[in-house]
Formats: sequence, structure tokens, C-alpha cells
Amino acid sequence: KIGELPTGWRVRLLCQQHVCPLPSLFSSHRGGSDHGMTGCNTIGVSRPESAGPVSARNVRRLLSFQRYLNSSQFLRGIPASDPLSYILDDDYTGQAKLMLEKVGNWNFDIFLFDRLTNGNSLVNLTFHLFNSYGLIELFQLDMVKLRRFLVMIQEDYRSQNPYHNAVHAADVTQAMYCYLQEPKLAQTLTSCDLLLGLLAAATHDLDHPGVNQPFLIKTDHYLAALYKNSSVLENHHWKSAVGLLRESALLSHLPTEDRSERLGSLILATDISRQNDYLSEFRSHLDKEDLCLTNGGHRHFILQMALKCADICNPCRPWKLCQQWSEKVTEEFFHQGDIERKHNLEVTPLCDRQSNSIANIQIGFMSYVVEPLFLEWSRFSDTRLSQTMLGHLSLNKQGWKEGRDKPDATNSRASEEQRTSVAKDSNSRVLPQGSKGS
Ligand SMILES: *[C@@H]1O[C@H](CO)[C@@H](O)[C@H](O)[C@H]1NC(C)=O
Ligand SMILES: *[C@@H]1O[C@H](CO)[C@@H](O)[C@H](O)[C@H]1NC(C)=O
Ligand SMILES: CC(=O)N[C@H]1CO[C@H](CO)[C@@H](O)[C@@H]1O
Ligand SMILES: [Zn+2]
Repeated sequence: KIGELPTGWRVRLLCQQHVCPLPSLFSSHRGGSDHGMTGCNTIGVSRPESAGPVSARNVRRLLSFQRYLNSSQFLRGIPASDPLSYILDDDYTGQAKLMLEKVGNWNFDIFLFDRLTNGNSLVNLTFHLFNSYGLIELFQLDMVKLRRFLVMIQEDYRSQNPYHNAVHAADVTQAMYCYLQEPKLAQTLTSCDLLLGLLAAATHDLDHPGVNQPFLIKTDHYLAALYKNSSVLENHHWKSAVGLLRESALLSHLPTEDRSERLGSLILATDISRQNDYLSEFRSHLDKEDLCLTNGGHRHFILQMALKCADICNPCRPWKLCQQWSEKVTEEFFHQGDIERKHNLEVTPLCDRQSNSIANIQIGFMSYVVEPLFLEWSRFSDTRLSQTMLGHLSLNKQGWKEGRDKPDATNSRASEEQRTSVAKDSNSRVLPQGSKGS
């Protein structure tokens, strides 16, 4: 009986672990690596690396070069074997390029961009931003290493997560770019700041298991033990990012300085449970008007706040985007709740599809988390973008409130909206139908 086993076991049972018997070639592990959460599609709970001779991750690493070749073929627009798909690819490529010309737009539709790039939004967008900021030349980055690094990052997001996948990372990176372009930041940030800001955005949820920290703690996941129950996920994202940076040797020719620490401190700032600490520090700076962006520490703090905003900016996007993200994040939450119910764990209220709804979750999230943060951000950066974001936030909240007690009404209104906008969109005819779920 599963219910009688200690919790750690219960969860391990949920996950069919198949560690393939492999030649000794793979048996050496990277020291201090905390990877090894692969090979489990359901909830991403797995044994520590030391528990088996070979982690699925190492196998994936081996495949990554092939992945890179595949992906760079696409990026270079080399014809695929099917001549028809080549013609279509060419068309998408043109449209993706057009979209990148407006990458600083707050209306940027990352879902569309991801379809047009055949699921490579994170690689493509981040590469474009590095390039357009001149970071490649400035830091003398090897383009092959850079592409390879970005492909590894994209692949280490789990595409089976409805929300915490590479498209979310691409979306956060795009939002981060919008904030980096705000006058106060654009005028003061150094190239190092830009590099770290974009890197942190692209990697901030790396290898996210699709469940939250309390779940990892109550199921005795080894990551919870490794990081002593504190910012468990964020520490894992950071360490994973540092691992990939090392593996790709992208920055190995640059002085080390405090790069890893700064990257970590940016990623750790996305821990929502610590939001109040960051928010009160921000508020106190704004009250005292003592932020001085020639000061490196202050610039770093602003980057932290910018990344925090970028991470939770979904409700500040136009309704159509906001709504799609809400559906995805709710699906991920409810999936966790289903696992909890199935295995007699306490069901997290946020994740309980029997007692919670997408509208309720969104209204709460907007009121208690998003609004307070963006109000302070708009005090700091009182620009048109900030006004636009607050405008959408308020409209979207209203939207959820109106549909809250009538889920059917919300759904039909939404699909009606989607249908008309698709019909109006002349590009929609050539969208790759049924391509990777965005
Ligand atoms: C590379 O592409 C080929 C053909 O599309 C596919 O069969 C193969 O599985 C891909 N390899 C990887 C590692 O993605
Ligand atoms: C983490 O939390 C669990 C459950 O509350 C507890 O049993 C465990 O001792 C904690 N671990 C650490 C390192 O604090
Ligand atoms: C920088 C980069 O890789 N850009 C590519 C993004 O995708 C478009 C369309 O697929 C290509 O044309 C670009 O070269
Ligand atoms: Zn995130």
C-alpha cells in the first residue's frame, strides 16, 4: 500500500526510473553536480546522481551535439529533406525576422514567435538580443559556443511542463529586454549588466520540475535536502545555469570575477516567497530617493527587480497573452494537485482543481503579488511602458472578475475573441498547424 510507505518512497514510486545500462564511458560524474532529475516525465522526481551508474542527463548531454546540429541546421535555414517544408520554413523564417524587428514591443506575441521558429524561440530570441546589443563582439564570444550554449539551455527546460518551459524563459527574456531599454536603465547599465541580465532571464527557471518547493519538501526530494529547504528551485536553476556555462566554455576566456555569484543573486531574487523582502527594500529606496545607478550595487538591485517583474509580468500583457499564460500555469498547478490527491498527500489549495478556479487564482495573484510589485516599479520607472502594463493589469483583473462566476461565459468569450482575431490575422493561414504546443 503506497499510503503506508514513508513519503520519500511514495514519490519515488510515482516515477518509473529507467537508468539505462551504459558503458563506463559515462560513469564519471561532474563533481558537485546536482543534476539527474531527468528520466521522469510525470513529476520530475528522481534519484540523486550517486544512486545510479549513469544519469539520464549524461545521456542527454551526449545527444546535445546532435541536437545542436539539428537546431543550427534550422537556424541556418538549410533545407529540410521535405521540399515542401523547406518552402514553408522559408516563409516562417521571414516572418520570424519581421517579428524580431519589433522585439521591444510590449505586445510581442512569444507564442506566435515560438511557432514561427519551430519551437526555438529561446535560442533565437536570446541570440538576436546578444547580437543586437553587440555583446558578441564586445565580449569576443564564439558564435558556435553561444548557439550551442543557448540550445543546451533551451533543451534543459522541460517541454512537458505546461508553463515552466522554454517559452516562458523566452517570454521573460523578452520582457527583461523591454525593461533594459527603459531610459533609466539604458542610460546607466554596463555591458556586463546587460549580459548578466539577459543570461539570468534566459536561465532563471532552468530544469524546472513543474512542481513547487513545498511539494519537493514534503516528498523528501533530494534537491530540498541539498538546498536545506530554502529557495530550492531557484538554487537548482542557478547551479544548472552555472553548469551549462562551464560546460559550454562560453565565457571561459573572460576573467571570472563574481559572475556566478551575480547570476545566482539575480536568479534567487525570483523566489516569490521572498518577494516582501525585495519589495520593502525597493520601497524604502524609492521613499528615500537614494537610488544611484552609477553605483554598481544599486544597478544590480535594479536588475533584480527588473527580473522579478519580467518573471511575473503575464498579467500585465494584453488579454490574449495574459489569458494563455494563465491557462498554462493553472494547468501546471492542477497537475501537481492531481498528483497530491492521487497519492494521499495534502492537496495544495492553489493546486486544487476541485476548490479553485483559474479566475480566482489570477485575481489573487494579481492583487497580492503582481500589483504591489508593478506599482513600485512604475514609481521607479514612470514611463509609458509602466503605464501600459498597469493598464493591462487592471483591465485583465476586471476581465477575470467578470468571468469568474461564469466559467462558460469566459470560455466562450475567449474562444470567440481568439477565433475572430485569428480570422483577421492574415498570417494565420501559414502557421504550422499542430506544431509543438506553445
Ligand atoms: C535530429 O533530426 C533527425 C531528423 O529530423 C531526428 O531523427 C533525430 O532524432 C534528431 N536528433 C536529435 C538529437 O534531436
Ligand atoms: C526540510 O523540511 C522537512 C519537512 O518540514 C524536514 O523534515 C527537514 O528536516 C527539513 N530539512 C532541513 C535541512 O531543514
Ligand atoms: C540569430 C538567429 O539564430 N536568428 C534566426 C532566428 O530564426 C530566423 C527564422 O527561423 C532565422 O532567419 C534567423 O537567422
Ligand atoms: Zn519564471
